[in-house]
Amino acid sequence: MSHGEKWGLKPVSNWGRWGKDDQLGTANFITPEVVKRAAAEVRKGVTFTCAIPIDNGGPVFPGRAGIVRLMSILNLKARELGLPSDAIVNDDVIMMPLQGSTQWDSLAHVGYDGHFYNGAELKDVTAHAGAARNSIANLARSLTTRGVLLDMVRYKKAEAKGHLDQGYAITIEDLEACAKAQGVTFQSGDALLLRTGWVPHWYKTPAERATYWHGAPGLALKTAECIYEKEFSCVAADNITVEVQPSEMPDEQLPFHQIVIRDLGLTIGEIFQFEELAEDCAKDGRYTCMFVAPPLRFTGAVGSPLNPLAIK
Ligand code: UVW
Repeated sequence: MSHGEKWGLKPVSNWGRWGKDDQLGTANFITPEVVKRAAAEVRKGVTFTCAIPIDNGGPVFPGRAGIVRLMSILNLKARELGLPSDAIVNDDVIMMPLQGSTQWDSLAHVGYDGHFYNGAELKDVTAHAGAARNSIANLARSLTTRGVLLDMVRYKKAEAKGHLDQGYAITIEDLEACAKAQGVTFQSGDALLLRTGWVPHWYKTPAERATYWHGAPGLALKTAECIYEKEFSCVAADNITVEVQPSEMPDEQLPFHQIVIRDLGLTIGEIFQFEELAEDCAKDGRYTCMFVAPPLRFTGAVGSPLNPLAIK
């Protein structure tokens, strides 16, 4: 029995849908037609980054190491090395969890019952090679599609506070009503971009950080059904785990991760930020964009930081 059935969800699975060897999952919904449609979203030529800065000021899930950036070459004068050049050179090295900033979770990030998406097994992820199946590198030329921003903060009239309530579970009804209010109809292959305001809350209210990790607004488990039916290619949110925290299941952490990553093959994005994009959408009343968000091509990695762009 799948965990979804155990937890009372409608049966949702994409295993085998794109063949038994598929490792792209719902990114398969991004067809050439979908990419062309996404390109047509570029009308004003304005660009927004949906990333937080990669430094030690951001919210990183407790237990994950911080980010260390060092100069490996510092103001080196090439001529002092005997090289025929007046160049002065700097290089740097960064050590960080791939899950430590704005990031995609690959289809090898979370599974259950000994399996990851499409039947990949525990033995497919090893200490020396990482993920031989379902690595994020498989998506290096994907995740460019139409983005649909659902500004739940504005829709829920939480603009003064800047974020949804801690622990608020966004329902299917919320998603549909927000889309309707914004005049958006979902299309197969869309990226769902969800504004909860929770990552900005970290930056805006340092005094409240002691309770920041006690919970977060995010998607209710049940929304996995809607994500499956609407054929979203990926879902990215400006919170830490996409799904609501604390977990809706008293004895199970990250239930939504288990269903959408393992059963649907959905790539999910965390620690995004949509503040400037949301402001622009509110101004011009258009909540769709071209969303350009390929991961880095890390061989075997189970996640990747990125600088996703929304272009309108
Ligand atoms: C875990 O916390 C396991 O994952 P994520 O970073 O995807 O929330």
